[in-house]
Amino acid sequence: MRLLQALSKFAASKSLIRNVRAAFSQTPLTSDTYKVERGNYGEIASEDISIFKDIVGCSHVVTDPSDLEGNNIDWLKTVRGQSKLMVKPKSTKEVSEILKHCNERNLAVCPQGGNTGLVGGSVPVFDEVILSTQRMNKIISIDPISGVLVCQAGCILETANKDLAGHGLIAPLDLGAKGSCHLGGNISTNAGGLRLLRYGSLRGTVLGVEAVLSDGAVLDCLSTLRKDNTGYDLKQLMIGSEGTLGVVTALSILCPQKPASVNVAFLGVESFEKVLKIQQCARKDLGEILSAVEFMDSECMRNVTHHLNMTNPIADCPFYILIETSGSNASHDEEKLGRFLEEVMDAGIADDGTLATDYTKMEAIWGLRERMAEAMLHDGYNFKYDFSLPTDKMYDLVRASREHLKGICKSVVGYGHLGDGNLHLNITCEKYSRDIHSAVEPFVYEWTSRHKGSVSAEHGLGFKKRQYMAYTKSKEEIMMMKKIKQLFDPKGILNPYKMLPDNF
Ligand code: FAD
Ligand code: 2HG
Ligand code: ZN
Repeated sequence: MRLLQALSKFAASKSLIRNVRAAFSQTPLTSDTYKVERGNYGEIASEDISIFKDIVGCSHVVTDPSDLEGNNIDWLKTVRGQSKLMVKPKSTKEVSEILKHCNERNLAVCPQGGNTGLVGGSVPVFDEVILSTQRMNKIISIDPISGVLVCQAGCILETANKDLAGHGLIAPLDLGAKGSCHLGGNISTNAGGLRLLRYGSLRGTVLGVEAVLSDGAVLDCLSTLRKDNTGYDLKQLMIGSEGTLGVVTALSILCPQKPASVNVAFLGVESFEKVLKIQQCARKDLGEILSAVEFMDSECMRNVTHHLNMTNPIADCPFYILIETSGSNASHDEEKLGRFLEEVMDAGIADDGTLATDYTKMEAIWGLRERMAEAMLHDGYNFKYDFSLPTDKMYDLVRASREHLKGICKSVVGYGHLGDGNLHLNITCEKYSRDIHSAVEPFVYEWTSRHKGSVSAEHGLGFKKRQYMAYTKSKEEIMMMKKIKQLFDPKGILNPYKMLPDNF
């Protein structure tokens, strides 16, 4: 049995390597696809490699090009860098020594966590040194009384969540990439995800951050206090700064109690107006136990069932809503959700629906939503957007894009975190082309800006979206951000070509 398991693990890892290789050779270099010029940075020399080996140990400096393939290409297989070197530190001290050396030698650095980012921020553009946090995966402490988790930046979200469960706690965030993304990456992107409706943004739950600055100085803001009003809140600058201001090395985060009862309802409706109506009823009827409100359209359902061979548990409908409740009293919560379901069906707002109270059924329903990004990846080249919009306008953008791109694209789908006003617009085509790209952009950004939305609700700007920041932020805001960048990283070595737009 053990041998069989080992053999199948070996086969799976071989097929993973083959897939990465195939994607790698098919993805053009970022510098060929996009107009971007290498900054005036130093080039890695053999003395640099020796110094990095002295800092982290020989086996934690990677220079073999084939071992670097997966770290040079993003999850979406849309951008590809040319790094020749990855360093894998284990401690804050090692990160500090690496950055000190890079700063002295003017070597550009790309911090990398789980490499699940969706905007091209996590991979180098040219030959930046990849600084991976994969070995920085230590849980420092879990306090079951205060609910505070303190850990290194490279802890994988799902693994940390399992440790937290042992103390009756859960992480305040959850996302489809949980099996690979790092908590440090989550903080650096200010990830939103599926629990934000209930537990709020990381700007509220993260209590402390330790980060190493570009010159190697350690900025220790690793407080575990819930309240601290002394001066500027520097950790907030690290949250969502996408590796451009410092390398997050450790964090403390407030974790809620694991709810005693979780239930899920999955509903089908005929129009987006009814989707909104259901959301309103859910807020009113489910009140304090409501923990997630997600939606997807029929195009999404078609893609996820077709590409991932999954099953729609209810009748085919134009829209679907997933409602989750989390509470402390199973019979009370089930009864409340059951009554809500009955009401929306009787009132003719929902056309079909199902209730899941057992783990297996809930997982199957959540799987339809959580694996949407993966399903769309099977559909072709993905243009991905995560807009923040007034909720009543959210779906108008999907309709407008379909109209605008008629005959040009394969799928135009809308789904996302309805309860947060966060639309994931995904547009697919067989193969990337500049013509399709310019049909899609700036159309979608202009539309969003006209309707007072944000061009990124949760994924950030990374490499691919940085030139569009001005659709959401004023010139004064962007200028101030550039001054902050200059202060933290005068030589601009930290994640160059990312987040901040060029022309300001
Ligand atoms: P990476 O992808 O490695 O890096 C992301 C950015 O952070 C890069 O700019 C990188 O340079 C920087 N960075 C990483 N680690 C550090 C560090 N220690 N210090 C400084 N900078 C660092 N995002 C959401 O917000 N909500 C979702 O629901 C969601 N769902 C997803 C589902 C799937 C299937 C996938 C593939 C992605 C999803 N994402 C989502 C996007 C992504 O998972 C998140 O942005 C996540 O927070 C990235 O974490 P990571 O460790 O993979 O970071
Ligand atoms: C999600 O909510 C993620 O599933 C990914 O943010 C969204 O792939 C996307 O467009
Ligand atoms: Zn999302």
